[in-house]
Amino acid sequence: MPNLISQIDDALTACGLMVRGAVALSSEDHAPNGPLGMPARSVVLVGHGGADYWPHFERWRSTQTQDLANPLDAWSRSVLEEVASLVGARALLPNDRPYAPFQQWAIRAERLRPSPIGLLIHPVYGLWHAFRGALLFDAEIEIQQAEQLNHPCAVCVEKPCMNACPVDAFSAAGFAYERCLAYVRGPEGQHCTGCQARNACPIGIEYRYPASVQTFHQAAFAGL
Ligand code: B12
Repeated sequence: MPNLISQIDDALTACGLMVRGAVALSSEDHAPNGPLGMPARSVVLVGHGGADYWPHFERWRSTQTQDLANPLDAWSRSVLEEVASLVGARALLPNDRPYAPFQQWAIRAERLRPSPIGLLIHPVYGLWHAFRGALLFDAEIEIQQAEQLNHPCAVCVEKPCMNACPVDAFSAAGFAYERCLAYVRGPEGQHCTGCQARNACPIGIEYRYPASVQTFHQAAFAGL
């Protein structure tokens, strides 16, 4: 692992996060700004496979006011900004507007590919991974090319993810998220304390988020 990347990864380990990968950005990327206010030339993706970050987040949350809005984003920002100041980067979150193309960056950085339900699948973590932020740099940094990964969905014949949603929100046409949201927010929605399509995937089961973590994300997604 190049030095700067391993320095970032070491700093993140203490919070249950890790470097997911990095990409060089060109003018064609119309990249968000780096610390000097010019389009960034490199981005390091930060996230997790599994839910190791959760106890760190919960510990931090217990020190905050109970009614803090978007607590996971607030925690992520505090972690990312601290690491950014160590290495001269600018922190950016997946929910920051305008939305940065985190999935496209991950496709390039980690060679991940989309699952039939749209989420990127990882050969080890399955669908149980996500991004908590990115570190943007003004300069090109040393990046090691990611290894070619197997795409688990290519050999998955039954595709259980496509048949698990109670309201058939997933199809070749994409994710009918309004239908999903209406159901999750409605009287029968208590069955969906986590996305049933995501839970139907046989890859990375040992990294599946615990029920309480899934409930938190589902509530945040549904605005409950
Ligand atoms: C808005 C949003 C949503 C909206 C989607 C609305 C819609 N119109 O579809 C809602 C609220 C419904 C949603 C739901 C969820 N989301 Co969401 N969402 C986002 C967010 C914040 C912005 C997406 C966006 O517009 N990006 C901007 C465009 C320019 O970026 P992009 O990389 O090009 O993204 C697009 C492409 O990747 C494209 N795409 C899809 N497949 C492919 C394939 C190829 C080859 C290419 C090139 C592109 C491509 O689709 C993306 C969206 O348009 C992203 C974070 C982010 N900044 O990207 C998370 C994100 C995509 N969501 C994520 C997650 C986990 C979820 C949920 C599971 C929520 C939950 N409960 O945890 C659900 C389930 C979604 C599902 N099954 O697909 C993760 C996905 C991680 C992963 N493994 O891929 C992200 C990256 C956030 C994160 N913190 O990691 N989400």
